[in-house]
Amino acid sequence: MAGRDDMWHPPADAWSRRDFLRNGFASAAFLCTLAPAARQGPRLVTSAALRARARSPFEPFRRDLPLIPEFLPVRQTRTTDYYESSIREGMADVLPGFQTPIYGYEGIYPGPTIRARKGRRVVVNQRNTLGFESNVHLHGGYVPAQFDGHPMDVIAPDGEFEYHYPNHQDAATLWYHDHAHGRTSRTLYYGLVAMYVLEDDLERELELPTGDYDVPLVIADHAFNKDGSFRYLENIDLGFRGDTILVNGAVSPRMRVERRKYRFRLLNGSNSRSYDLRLGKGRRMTQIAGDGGLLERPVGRRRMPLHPAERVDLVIDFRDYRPGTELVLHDADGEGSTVAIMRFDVARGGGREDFRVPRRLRPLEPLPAASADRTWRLGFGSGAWQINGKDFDPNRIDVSPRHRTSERWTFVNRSNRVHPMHIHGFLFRVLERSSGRVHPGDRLGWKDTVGVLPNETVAVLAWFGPYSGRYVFHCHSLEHADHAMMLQQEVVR
Ligand SMILES: [Cu+2]
Repeated sequence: MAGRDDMWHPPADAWSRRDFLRNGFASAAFLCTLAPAARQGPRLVTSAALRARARSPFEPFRRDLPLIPEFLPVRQTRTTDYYESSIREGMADVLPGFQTPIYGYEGIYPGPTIRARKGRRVVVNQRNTLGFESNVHLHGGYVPAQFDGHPMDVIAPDGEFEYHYPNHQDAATLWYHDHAHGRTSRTLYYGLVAMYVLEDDLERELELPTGDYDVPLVIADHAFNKDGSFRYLENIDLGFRGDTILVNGAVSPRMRVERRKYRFRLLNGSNSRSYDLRLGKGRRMTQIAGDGGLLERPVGRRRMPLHPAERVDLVIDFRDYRPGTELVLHDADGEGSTVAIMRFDVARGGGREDFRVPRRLRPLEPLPAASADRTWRLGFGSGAWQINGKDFDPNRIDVSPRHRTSERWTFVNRSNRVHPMHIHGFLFRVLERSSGRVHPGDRLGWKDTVGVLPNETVAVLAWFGPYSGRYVFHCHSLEHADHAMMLQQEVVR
C-alpha cells in the first residue's frame, strides 16, 4: 500500500494553505480565538458568558443552524429508490466571508441525508470524481459484504459503483462515509460524511416528532487556516483535536425552537473527539434511540456521552422553558472555544402540545447465548495502534464467527486513550463495563459502536447475521483506524 498517501491531496485551493504552513503563519489558534476560558462549572454555561469570551468573528451562536438537505431519488419503483451521487470537491460556507474547500457527497458538507424505509431497497450510484480512490460505508447498516464499503473495496478515480442497501432492519439513525483505507482521517475531516435515516411502521405508530421537528445534527470539531480552509493536524496518538465545534457545518449555531417537543438525531462525526453533552445546567433530555434504533423505553439523561461515530436520538421538550430562554447544549469535557455546541432559542407562544413519548418504544429481543468468547486487547505497539498486537492486514482473516450465531467480545483497553470500537455489518448489545454499570441508554438497544474508556474493559454480545462474508471491525478514532487499528472478521456459513 506504499504510495497511497502520495495520491492523496487536500481539496483544491488549499494549496495556499500549504504556503501558510511553510511560512509559519498558521499558528494553531489563529481562528476561533474564543479566549481560552478555563474549565468552569455551570457559570460558563450561559450564552452571555460564552459570548463575553468570544471576541472573534467566529464566536458561537451567530448563525442559524443549517438544515441538511435531503437527497431526492432520481427514480422510484414499487420496491426501490434510486439515487445518483457524486463524490466531489465543493465549497462550504462555514465562516463568514470565507469559502472552505471540502470533499463532499454532491459537493456539500454534511452530505445530503438519505431517508429510507424499512423493506424498501435503496440503490445509490456513487461516482468518484476525486483524483484518488474513495468508497462508501453505510455505518450501522445490515448490508451484504460486497456493498459494505470494505476498506479495500474502492472506487477508482473517475469510476463509479452501485451500492445496494436492502434496509431489512429496524428504524435507526445511520450514516454514510468514506472508508478507503489509510485516508479516512482526512477524507471524513474534509467532508465525506452524511446521514442515512431509516424509518419503519412501528416507529411511525409512536407518533414521534416528524418533519421540521425531526432534526439531524452532525457534530464535529475542526480547525482553520488563515484563508478559511480546514486545517488538519495529524496526531496519531491523541487523534485530531480542533478548536472549533461545527454543527451541520456551522460554528456553534443557534436554532429557534417552538415550545413543543423536538427529536434531534445526533451524530458524533468528529475524527477523535468524544463529547459529554449537557443541556443548560444539566436539564433533562430524553434518549429514545441509540446506534441501532429505538430503545426499549425512553431513558432520561442529564449528561449524554457521545463518542466518535455514535448516534443518539434525543427528545427535548421546550415547553419546560419560558419564551425567550436561551438554552445552550455544551460539552462538559470541552475547553474554551470547544465548550459551546449550539444554542436553542425558545420562541414565544405554543406550549399547547400534549404529545407524550410512549413508555414503551420497541420490544427488546432476549439475548441469545454466546457460542464463543473472544478478547481483543487494545493498545499501542510498533509505531501503530493495534488489536491483540496486530496491525490491519487485508490479506489475513482474524476471526471467523459462524453465521447467525452470537459471540461475546471483550475489549480490553490498557491504553490512556478512548477507543470507540465499531463492528461493520453487525449489531451488538453492551453487556458489561469494568468502570461501572452499563447505562440503560446503552443497554436497552442495539449498538454498532461502543466507547472503551482508558483502562476500561467492555464486553458486548454481537449477533452475526443477517449476512455473511468479510467485514472489518476497528477503532473509530480515525487516526487510530488509519494507523492501523482494524482487524477482519469473515462470517462463515
Ligand atoms: Cu482507538
